Amino acid sequence: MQRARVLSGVQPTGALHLGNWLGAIRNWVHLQDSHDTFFCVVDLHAITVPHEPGQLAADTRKTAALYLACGIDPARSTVFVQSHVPAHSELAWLLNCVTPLNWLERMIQFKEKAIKQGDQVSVGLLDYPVLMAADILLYDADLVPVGEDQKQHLELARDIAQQRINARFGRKGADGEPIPVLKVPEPLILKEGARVMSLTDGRSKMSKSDPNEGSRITLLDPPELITKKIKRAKTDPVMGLEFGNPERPETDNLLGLYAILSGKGREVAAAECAAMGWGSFKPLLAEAAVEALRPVQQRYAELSADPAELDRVLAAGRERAQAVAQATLERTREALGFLARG
Ligand code: AQP
Repeated sequence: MQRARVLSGVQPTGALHLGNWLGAIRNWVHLQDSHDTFFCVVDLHAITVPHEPGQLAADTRKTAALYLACGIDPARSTVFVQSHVPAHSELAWLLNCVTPLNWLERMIQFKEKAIKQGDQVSVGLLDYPVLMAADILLYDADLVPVGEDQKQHLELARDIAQQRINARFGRKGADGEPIPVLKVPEPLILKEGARVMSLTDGRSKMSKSDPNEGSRITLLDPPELITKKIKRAKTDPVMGLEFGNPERPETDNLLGLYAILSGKGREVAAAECAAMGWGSFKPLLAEAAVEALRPVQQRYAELSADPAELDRVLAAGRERAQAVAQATLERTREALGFLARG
Protein backbone atom coordinates (compact mmCIF):
# COMPACT_ATOMS: atom_id res chain seq x y z
CA MET A 1 0.00 0.00 0.00
CA GLN A 2 1.21 3.51 -0.80
CA ARG A 3 2.36 5.48 2.21
CA ALA A 4 0.66 8.76 3.09
CA ARG A 5 2.78 11.68 1.97
CA VAL A 6 3.97 14.31 4.44
CA LEU A 7 5.54 17.68 3.61
CA SER A 8 7.18 20.15 5.96
CA GLY A 9 9.93 22.75 6.09
CA VAL A 10 11.80 25.32 8.14
CA GLN A 11 12.83 28.83 7.09
CA PRO A 12 16.57 29.52 6.92
CA THR A 13 16.13 32.71 8.93
CA GLY A 14 18.93 32.00 11.41
CA ALA A 15 20.31 29.26 13.59
CA LEU A 16 17.89 26.42 14.28
CA HIS A 17 17.06 26.10 17.97
CA LEU A 18 15.64 23.57 20.41
CA GLY A 19 12.08 24.63 19.45
CA ASN A 20 12.64 23.81 15.77
CA TRP A 21 14.21 20.50 16.76
CA LEU A 22 11.83 19.27 19.45
CA GLY A 23 8.70 20.82 17.89
CA ALA A 24 9.37 19.86 14.28
CA ILE A 25 12.48 18.04 13.02
CA ARG A 26 12.60 15.35 15.70
CA ASN A 27 9.05 14.35 14.75
CA TRP A 28 9.96 14.26 11.07
CA VAL A 29 12.66 11.71 11.87
CA HIS A 30 10.02 9.32 13.26
CA LEU A 31 7.65 9.96 10.33
CA GLN A 32 10.26 8.61 7.91
CA ASP A 33 9.48 5.09 9.16
CA SER A 34 5.82 5.24 8.25
CA HIS A 35 5.29 7.98 5.64
CA ASP A 36 6.52 9.21 2.26
CA THR A 37 8.38 12.28 3.51
CA PHE A 38 9.35 15.53 1.73
CA PHE A 39 11.34 18.09 3.72
CA CYS A 40 12.36 21.42 2.23
CA VAL A 41 14.31 24.43 3.37
CA VAL A 42 11.82 27.21 2.66
CA ASP A 43 14.19 29.94 1.53
CA LEU A 44 11.52 31.86 -0.42
CA HIS A 45 9.67 32.33 2.86
CA ALA A 46 12.83 33.64 4.51
CA ILE A 47 12.78 36.82 2.40
CA THR A 48 9.26 37.82 3.48
CA VAL A 49 10.99 39.70 6.30
CA PRO A 50 14.13 41.84 5.78
CA HIS A 51 17.10 39.53 5.20
CA GLU A 52 20.85 39.66 4.74
CA PRO A 53 21.75 38.57 1.14
CA GLY A 54 25.27 37.56 2.18
CA GLN A 55 23.81 35.18 4.71
CA LEU A 56 20.91 33.49 2.89
CA ALA A 57 22.81 30.82 0.95
CA ALA A 58 24.95 29.87 3.96
CA ASP A 59 21.89 29.67 6.22
CA THR A 60 20.10 27.54 3.63
CA ARG A 61 22.99 25.04 3.52
CA LYS A 62 23.26 25.07 7.28
CA THR A 63 19.56 24.33 7.72
CA ALA A 64 19.70 21.46 5.23
CA ALA A 65 22.82 20.05 6.92
CA LEU A 66 21.07 20.26 10.28
CA TYR A 67 18.10 18.28 8.91
CA LEU A 68 20.56 15.50 8.08
CA ALA A 69 22.48 15.87 11.35
CA CYS A 70 19.20 15.49 13.27
CA GLY A 71 18.48 12.19 11.52
CA ILE A 72 16.67 13.01 8.29
CA ASP A 73 17.84 10.27 5.95
CA PRO A 74 18.06 11.27 2.27
CA ALA A 75 17.66 7.63 1.28
CA ARG A 76 14.17 7.67 2.79
CA SER A 77 13.17 11.34 2.52
CA THR A 78 13.26 13.90 -0.26
CA VAL A 79 15.36 16.78 1.07
CA PHE A 80 15.47 19.91 -1.08
CA VAL A 81 15.59 23.70 -1.24
CA GLN A 82 12.27 25.37 -2.04
CA SER A 83 13.65 27.95 -4.52
CA HIS A 84 15.43 25.19 -6.48
CA VAL A 85 12.00 24.04 -7.66
CA PRO A 86 10.54 27.02 -9.57
CA ALA A 87 7.05 25.46 -9.53
CA HIS A 88 6.62 26.85 -5.98
CA SER A 89 6.68 30.44 -7.22
CA GLU A 90 4.60 29.66 -10.28
CA LEU A 91 1.83 27.82 -8.46
CA ALA A 92 1.82 30.56 -5.81
CA TRP A 93 1.00 33.07 -8.57
CA LEU A 94 -1.87 30.96 -9.88
CA LEU A 95 -3.24 30.57 -6.35
CA ASN A 96 -2.81 34.30 -5.67
CA CYS A 97 -5.19 35.08 -8.47
CA VAL A 98 -8.01 33.04 -6.92
CA THR A 99 -7.42 33.85 -3.23
CA PRO A 100 -9.53 36.67 -1.77
CA LEU A 101 -7.43 39.41 -0.21
CA ASN A 102 -9.49 39.42 2.99
CA TRP A 103 -8.59 35.75 3.64
CA LEU A 104 -4.97 36.87 3.96
CA GLU A 105 -5.64 40.05 5.89
CA ARG A 106 -7.11 38.08 8.75
CA MET A 107 -4.12 35.77 9.23
CA ILE A 108 -2.87 36.17 12.80
CA GLN A 109 0.81 35.65 11.97
CA PHE A 110 0.64 38.41 9.35
CA LYS A 111 -0.93 40.81 11.81
CA GLU A 112 1.68 40.01 14.47
CA LYS A 113 4.69 40.27 12.15
CA ALA A 114 3.28 43.32 10.32
CA ILE A 115 3.02 45.25 13.58
CA LYS A 116 6.75 44.74 14.13
CA GLN A 117 7.58 46.08 10.65
CA GLY A 118 5.31 49.12 10.38
CA ASP A 119 5.51 50.84 6.97
CA GLN A 120 8.11 48.42 5.70
CA VAL A 121 5.81 45.39 5.63
CA SER A 122 6.05 43.65 2.24
CA VAL A 123 3.39 42.17 0.00
CA GLY A 124 5.40 38.95 0.36
CA LEU A 125 4.65 38.78 4.08
CA LEU A 126 0.93 39.10 3.39
CA ASP A 127 1.28 36.47 0.68
CA TYR A 128 3.29 34.02 2.84
CA PRO A 129 0.31 31.68 3.42
CA VAL A 130 -0.40 31.41 -0.33
CA LEU A 131 3.20 30.41 -0.99
CA MET A 132 2.88 27.90 1.85
CA ALA A 133 -0.30 26.57 0.22
CA ALA A 134 1.63 26.14 -3.03
CA ASP A 135 4.42 24.29 -1.18
CA ILE A 136 1.95 21.80 0.26
CA LEU A 137 -0.39 21.39 -2.70
CA LEU A 138 2.41 20.86 -5.25
CA TYR A 139 3.34 17.57 -3.61
CA ASP A 140 -0.19 16.15 -3.24
CA ALA A 141 0.61 16.00 0.48
CA ASP A 142 -1.86 13.94 2.49
CA LEU A 143 -0.65 15.29 5.81
CA VAL A 144 1.11 18.38 7.06
CA PRO A 145 2.58 18.41 10.59
CA VAL A 146 1.39 21.63 12.16
CA GLY A 147 1.91 23.37 15.44
CA GLU A 148 -0.68 25.71 16.93
CA ASP A 149 0.85 28.71 15.08
CA GLN A 150 0.49 27.15 11.61
CA LYS A 151 -3.04 25.72 11.93
CA GLN A 152 -4.67 28.79 10.41
CA HIS A 153 -2.31 28.66 7.41
CA LEU A 154 -3.07 25.02 6.74
CA GLU A 155 -6.79 25.75 6.94
CA LEU A 156 -6.24 28.43 4.29
CA ALA A 157 -4.37 25.97 2.05
CA ARG A 158 -7.30 23.57 2.35
CA ASP A 159 -9.83 26.31 1.49
CA ILE A 160 -7.82 27.46 -1.53
CA ALA A 161 -7.54 23.88 -2.84
CA GLN A 162 -11.15 22.95 -2.21
CA GLN A 163 -13.20 26.10 -2.66
CA ARG A 164 -11.08 28.13 -5.07
CA ILE A 165 -9.53 25.49 -7.32
CA ASN A 166 -11.33 22.14 -7.15
CA ALA A 167 -14.88 23.55 -6.87
CA ARG A 168 -14.33 26.05 -9.69
CA PHE A 169 -11.97 24.26 -12.06
CA GLY A 170 -12.35 20.54 -11.32
CA ARG A 171 -13.89 18.31 -14.00
CA LYS A 172 -16.40 15.54 -13.53
CA GLY A 173 -15.44 11.96 -14.40
CA ALA A 174 -17.51 9.62 -16.58
CA ASP A 175 -19.32 8.47 -13.43
CA GLY A 176 -20.28 12.06 -12.60
CA GLU A 177 -17.93 12.20 -9.62
CA PRO A 178 -15.73 15.33 -9.37
CA ILE A 179 -12.05 14.84 -10.19
CA PRO A 180 -10.07 17.16 -7.90
CA VAL A 181 -7.28 19.23 -9.42
CA LEU A 182 -5.43 19.52 -6.10
CA LYS A 183 -5.33 17.13 -3.17
CA VAL A 184 -6.81 18.65 0.00
CA PRO A 185 -4.32 18.01 2.84
CA GLU A 186 -5.14 17.12 6.44
CA PRO A 187 -3.32 18.48 9.49
CA LEU A 188 -1.10 16.04 11.33
CA ILE A 189 -1.38 16.88 15.00
CA LEU A 190 1.53 15.23 16.73
CA LYS A 191 1.02 13.74 20.17
CA GLU A 192 4.54 14.68 21.19
CA GLY A 193 4.49 18.11 19.59
CA ALA A 194 6.57 19.99 22.13
CA ARG A 195 6.18 23.75 22.24
CA VAL A 196 9.42 25.19 23.54
CA MET A 197 9.29 28.59 25.17
CA SER A 198 11.90 31.34 25.39
CA LEU A 199 14.53 31.02 28.13
CA THR A 200 13.94 34.64 29.06
CA ASP A 201 10.13 34.63 28.97
CA GLY A 202 8.12 31.47 29.57
CA ARG A 203 5.07 32.97 27.89
CA SER A 204 6.57 33.55 24.42
CA LYS A 205 7.88 30.83 22.13
CA MET A 206 11.55 30.24 21.52
CA SER A 207 12.19 31.94 18.19
CA LYS A 208 15.06 32.48 15.73
CA SER A 209 14.17 36.13 15.32
CA ASP A 210 14.17 37.07 19.02
CA PRO A 211 16.90 39.76 19.23
CA ASN A 212 18.05 38.31 22.56
CA GLU A 213 20.35 35.36 21.82
CA GLY A 214 20.07 34.28 25.43
CA SER A 215 16.40 33.44 24.80
CA ARG A 216 17.25 30.33 22.76
CA ILE A 217 19.65 27.41 22.62
CA THR A 218 20.69 26.77 19.07
CA LEU A 219 21.57 23.30 17.87
CA LEU A 220 25.18 24.33 17.27
CA ASP A 221 25.81 26.15 20.56
CA PRO A 222 28.99 24.79 22.19
CA PRO A 223 28.59 23.16 25.64
CA GLU A 224 29.92 26.20 27.56
CA LEU A 225 27.41 28.49 25.87
CA ILE A 226 24.52 26.09 26.53
CA THR A 227 25.51 25.97 30.20
CA LYS A 228 25.77 29.77 30.36
CA LYS A 229 22.38 30.33 28.72
CA ILE A 230 20.69 27.86 31.05
CA LYS A 231 22.40 29.41 34.07
CA ARG A 232 20.95 32.79 33.06
CA ALA A 233 17.49 31.45 32.13
CA LYS A 234 14.60 33.17 33.89
CA THR A 235 13.25 31.30 36.92
CA ASP A 236 11.15 32.13 39.97
CA PRO A 237 11.86 32.20 43.69
CA VAL A 238 9.77 29.08 44.43
CA MET A 239 11.52 25.90 45.65
CA GLY A 240 10.79 22.66 43.75
CA LEU A 241 9.82 22.15 40.11
CA GLU A 242 6.40 21.21 38.82
CA PHE A 243 4.32 20.97 35.65
CA GLY A 244 1.07 22.74 34.93
CA ASN A 245 1.22 25.71 37.29
CA PRO A 246 0.05 28.69 35.18
CA GLU A 247 1.83 31.06 37.55
CA ARG A 248 5.17 29.35 36.74
CA PRO A 249 5.53 29.23 32.93
CA GLU A 250 9.35 29.21 33.06
CA THR A 251 9.34 26.23 35.41
CA ASP A 252 6.96 24.33 33.17
CA ASN A 253 9.17 25.03 30.16
CA LEU A 254 12.52 24.14 31.75
CA LEU A 255 11.18 20.98 33.38
CA GLY A 256 9.58 20.01 30.06
CA LEU A 257 12.91 20.48 28.31
CA TYR A 258 14.64 18.33 30.91
CA ALA A 259 12.02 15.58 30.52
CA ILE A 260 12.61 15.41 26.75
CA LEU A 261 16.35 16.04 26.59
CA SER A 262 17.21 13.57 29.35
CA GLY A 263 14.93 10.97 27.75
CA LYS A 264 13.31 10.37 31.14
CA GLY A 265 9.82 11.55 30.24
CA ARG A 266 7.53 13.87 32.18
CA GLU A 267 6.54 11.60 35.02
CA VAL A 268 10.06 10.57 36.03
CA ALA A 269 11.44 14.09 35.56
CA ALA A 270 8.66 15.63 37.67
CA ALA A 271 9.26 13.13 40.50
CA GLU A 272 13.04 13.64 40.37
CA CYS A 273 12.81 17.44 40.50
CA ALA A 274 9.77 17.93 42.77
CA ALA A 275 11.85 19.09 45.72
CA MET A 276 14.87 20.39 43.82
CA GLY A 277 16.13 23.98 43.94
CA TRP A 278 17.29 25.85 40.83
CA GLY A 279 20.94 25.58 41.88
CA SER A 280 20.78 21.80 41.53
CA PHE A 281 18.39 21.67 38.59
CA LYS A 282 20.13 24.00 36.15
CA PRO A 283 23.40 22.03 35.90
CA LEU A 284 21.32 18.88 35.40
CA LEU A 285 19.38 20.48 32.54
CA ALA A 286 22.58 21.87 31.01
CA GLU A 287 24.15 18.41 31.07
CA ALA A 288 21.06 16.84 29.48
CA ALA A 289 21.01 19.49 26.72
CA VAL A 290 24.74 19.12 25.98
CA GLU A 291 24.45 15.32 25.81
CA ALA A 292 21.32 15.37 23.63
CA LEU A 293 22.95 17.76 21.17
CA ARG A 294 26.34 16.03 21.09
CA PRO A 295 25.48 13.51 18.31
CA VAL A 296 23.74 16.22 16.25
CA GLN A 297 26.81 18.45 16.49
CA GLN A 298 29.17 15.58 15.66
CA ARG A 299 27.23 14.65 12.55
CA TYR A 300 27.02 18.31 11.55
CA ALA A 301 30.81 18.64 11.82
CA GLU A 302 31.24 15.57 9.58
CA LEU A 303 28.85 17.01 7.00
CA SER A 304 30.61 20.37 7.09
CA ALA A 305 33.89 18.64 6.28
CA ASP A 306 32.34 17.16 3.13
CA PRO A 307 30.30 19.90 1.39
CA ALA A 308 30.10 17.84 -1.81
CA GLU A 309 27.97 15.28 0.03
CA LEU A 310 25.36 17.93 0.91
CA ASP A 311 25.43 19.16 -2.71
CA ARG A 312 24.67 15.62 -3.89
CA VAL A 313 21.79 15.24 -1.43
CA LEU A 314 20.23 18.54 -2.45
CA ALA A 315 20.65 17.84 -6.17
CA ALA A 316 18.98 14.43 -5.84
CA GLY A 317 16.21 15.92 -3.67
CA ARG A 318 15.65 18.66 -6.19
CA GLU A 319 15.25 16.16 -9.00
CA ARG A 320 12.70 14.06 -7.12
CA ALA A 321 10.79 17.09 -5.87
CA GLN A 322 10.81 18.72 -9.30
CA ALA A 323 9.20 15.68 -10.95
CA VAL A 324 6.27 15.62 -8.53
CA ALA A 325 5.83 19.39 -8.40
CA GLN A 326 5.93 19.90 -12.16
CA ALA A 327 3.17 17.33 -12.73
CA THR A 328 0.88 19.13 -10.26
CA LEU A 329 1.69 22.51 -11.77
CA GLU A 330 0.89 21.31 -15.30
CA ARG A 331 -2.39 19.76 -14.07
CA THR A 332 -3.35 23.08 -12.48
CA ARG A 333 -2.36 25.11 -15.54
CA GLU A 334 -4.48 22.87 -17.70
CA ALA A 335 -7.48 23.16 -15.36
CA LEU A 336 -7.17 26.96 -15.41
CA GLY A 337 -7.12 26.93 -19.22
CA PHE A 338 -3.51 27.87 -20.06
CA LEU A 339 -2.08 27.02 -23.47
CA ALA A 340 0.03 23.85 -23.11
CA ARG A 341 3.79 24.46 -23.16
CA GLY A 342 4.34 21.64 -25.61
N1 AQP B 1 9.46 27.39 20.05
C1 AQP B 1 9.02 26.41 19.29
N2 AQP B 1 8.49 25.28 19.83
C2 AQP B 1 8.07 24.26 19.06
N3 AQP B 1 8.12 24.28 17.71
C3 AQP B 1 8.64 25.38 17.11
N4 AQP B 1 8.84 25.70 15.81
C4 AQP B 1 9.40 26.92 15.75
N5 AQP B 1 9.58 27.43 16.98
C5 AQP B 1 9.11 26.49 17.86
C6 AQP B 1 8.50 24.84 14.69
O1 AQP B 1 9.60 24.82 13.79
C7 AQP B 1 9.10 24.70 12.45
C8 AQP B 1 9.75 25.68 11.54
O2 AQP B 1 9.57 26.98 11.92
P1 AQP B 1 9.98 28.16 10.93
O3 AQP B 1 11.42 28.45 11.02
O4 AQP B 1 9.51 27.90 9.56
O5 AQP B 1 9.18 29.37 11.44
P2 AQP B 1 8.74 29.77 12.87
O6 AQP B 1 7.71 28.85 13.39
O7 AQP B 1 8.35 31.20 12.73
O8 AQP B 1 10.08 29.58 13.73
P3 AQP B 1 10.88 30.68 14.47
O9 AQP B 1 12.06 30.10 15.10
O10 AQP B 1 9.98 31.48 15.36
O11 AQP B 1 11.38 31.55 13.28
P4 AQP B 1 11.27 33.09 13.01
O12 AQP B 1 11.76 33.73 14.27
O13 AQP B 1 12.19 33.29 11.85
O14 AQP B 1 9.85 33.42 12.70
C9 AQP B 1 7.58 24.83 12.51
O15 AQP B 1 7.02 23.54 12.42
C10 AQP B 1 7.35 25.43 13.87
O16 AQP B 1 6.08 25.06 14.40
